[in-house]
Amino acid sequence: MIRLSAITPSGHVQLGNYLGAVRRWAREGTPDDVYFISDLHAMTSSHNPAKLRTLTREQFAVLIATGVDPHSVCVQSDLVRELGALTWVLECTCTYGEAARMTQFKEKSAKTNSASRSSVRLSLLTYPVLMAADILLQGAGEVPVGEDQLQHVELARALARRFNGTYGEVFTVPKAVVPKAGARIKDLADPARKMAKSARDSTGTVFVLDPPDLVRRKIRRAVSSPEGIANLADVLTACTGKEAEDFTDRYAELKDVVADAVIEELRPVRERTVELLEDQPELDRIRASGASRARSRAQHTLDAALRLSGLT
Ligand code: AQP
Repeated sequence: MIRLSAITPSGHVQLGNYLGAVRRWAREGTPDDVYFISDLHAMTSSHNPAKLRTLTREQFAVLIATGVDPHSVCVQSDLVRELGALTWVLECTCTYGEAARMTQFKEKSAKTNSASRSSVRLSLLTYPVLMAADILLQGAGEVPVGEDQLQHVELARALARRFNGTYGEVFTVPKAVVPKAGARIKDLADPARKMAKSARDSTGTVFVLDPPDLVRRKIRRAVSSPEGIANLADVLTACTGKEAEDFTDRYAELKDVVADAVIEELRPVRERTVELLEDQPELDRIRASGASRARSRAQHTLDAALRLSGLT
């Protein structure tokens, strides 16, 4: 069973991405799985090309440094031709109504006035179809996602079934799986929000590549409300595997214990990432090999989909 997951280079990898996703891919992944940097998805809103390239490379290095099987890792745009072709076929399988119904599209495009709505990128409407192409091209059977992405996997299932029924059996119909409750890491400065790589104010976000003294400073400044303390306890458990003891009235001590745990957890990843980023040929070699594996796996499905839909 192929599992497929992705991380979007919309910012530097943060602790929540790491504990909730990347570390799991390293620990629980099999060589059949596909883990990719979704740089095409990062273009659905205003983006800076040089920054996108740098973040893609950095996230790729973080995945490898964390121990995700290099055979499983690839960069989405390394398959842009295959994905472009399949996305077109799937757009011709999808209705406008289905795409426009996506809650994420409605939320992200629903700005206060219609002028700003009409200036959102068309790709914001169509990217769930690209996501379906990501999934179907690799023949993924399971797609671990958060609740917010369930609707997109449902669309991929609907498109796979419709195509198979109309033109011939080509696609594996994927299943969404919501991973069993991993802690949702909250922003340290505003625990009402989840930690996010693109947060406007980064004081509440620990990035995997932050130097240890910065990690400590951010954790020491974490909000000491009940939610903030519960979040720190979750971080401690995720890093050490142990339940946090009762630190009532000893929050400064708790913060130091959490900072130590996070620094130790991230240290090897950070060091290995820095080494990899300094070794461009090695990084290029791993990336090319992951791309070639993903491409060859995609080829059969793509050829069949093109042929059955009356192309080539
Ligand atoms: N705070 C979090 N706690 C646990 N898991 C998290 N993930 C993200 N934030 C947390 C998981 O990280 C994986 C990759 O995320 P993504 O890049 O696909 O997009 P996202 O969920 O939108 O991540 P961010 O960091 O919040 O990015 P921005 O700021 O750009 O929106 C996913 O498996 C996600 O669940």
